[in-house]
Amino acid sequence: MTDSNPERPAAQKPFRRLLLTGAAGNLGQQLRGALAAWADVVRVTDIAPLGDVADHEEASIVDLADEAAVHALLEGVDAVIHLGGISVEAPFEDLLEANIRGLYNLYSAAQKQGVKRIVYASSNHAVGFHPTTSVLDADAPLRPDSLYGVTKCFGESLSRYYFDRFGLETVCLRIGSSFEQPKNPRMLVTYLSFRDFIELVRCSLFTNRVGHAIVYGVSDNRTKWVDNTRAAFLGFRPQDSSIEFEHLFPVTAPTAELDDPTQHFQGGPFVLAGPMEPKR
Ligand code: NAI
Ligand code: 15L
Repeated sequence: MTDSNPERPAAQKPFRRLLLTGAAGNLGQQLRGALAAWADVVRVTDIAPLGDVADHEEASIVDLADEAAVHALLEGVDAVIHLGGISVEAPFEDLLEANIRGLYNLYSAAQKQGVKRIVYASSNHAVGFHPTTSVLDADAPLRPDSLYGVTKCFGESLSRYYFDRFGLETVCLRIGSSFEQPKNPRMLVTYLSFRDFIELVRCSLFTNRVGHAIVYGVSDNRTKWVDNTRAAFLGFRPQDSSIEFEHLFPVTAPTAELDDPTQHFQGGPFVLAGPMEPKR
């Protein structure tokens, strides 16, 4: 989705202004460097401090639950990469503000401002209660493994509605585990390298006419629980693999752990993490 405005000089970057939410987080920090080549201006936002702000960046501290502030954030934006929100299981009240109300604010404002596309950080936890013996494609039924996963299902549904009703496009990234390296044996399967994450976002922004799409964010790992055939039109081809980290987690003989639900289901420890009590 590039800017085809004939009044813009050819030498300019593909986008005039991109909005990156969650810019202070783990993945936001990885993406900020890459975005410099994709847009004249990158509006970076988070509820947390944003660190050094580059010349091409506009920084704004905003709580996604603040409706007026989110509407102001969307002014003049061509497309959004939405990484902001609570990224793990949490008490319902907290998830409600950041991931439900925050997401509604974002879509409502994006539609009013005429934003063309949102790249939405969904999660493997939208489908984490599928067993590890299944291979899931984009049509797999939602089976959230936590209230956090339920909020990601809400995001996938809300974005579907905004596409069907208003034509606002979304690519939902069901990200696996995107960190410097896998932290446990499960993450050998769910690992998404930072380089592959950036490439997935690039494909999601630059492919024409994505409509409403679901794509799994995993590297080319040896074991696969997901299948991106239905999202092949995005052209995402992971370059990395968790194979280089397999030595960190030697295979052991089967044990009684086979009865452990955190081993049985794709969501791993998330399947037992909630619901969490509110903080008093
Ligand atoms: P993160 O937790 O490091 O970053 C999320 C950012 O959102 C934080 O900087 C936080 O301050 C901000 N945030 C939280 N509540 C907010 C609010 N109310 N208003 C504004 N900003 C708020 O998470 P990470 O790893 O960078 O993930 C980015 C996105 O990708 C998240 O939405 C997460 O759910 C999703 N994801 C990440 C995976 C991973 O392995 N890193 C896997 C699956 C999904
Ligand atoms: C997620 O959705 C989380 O945001 C991330 O912190 C990891 O826990 C990841 O899933 C995972 O499943 O490993």
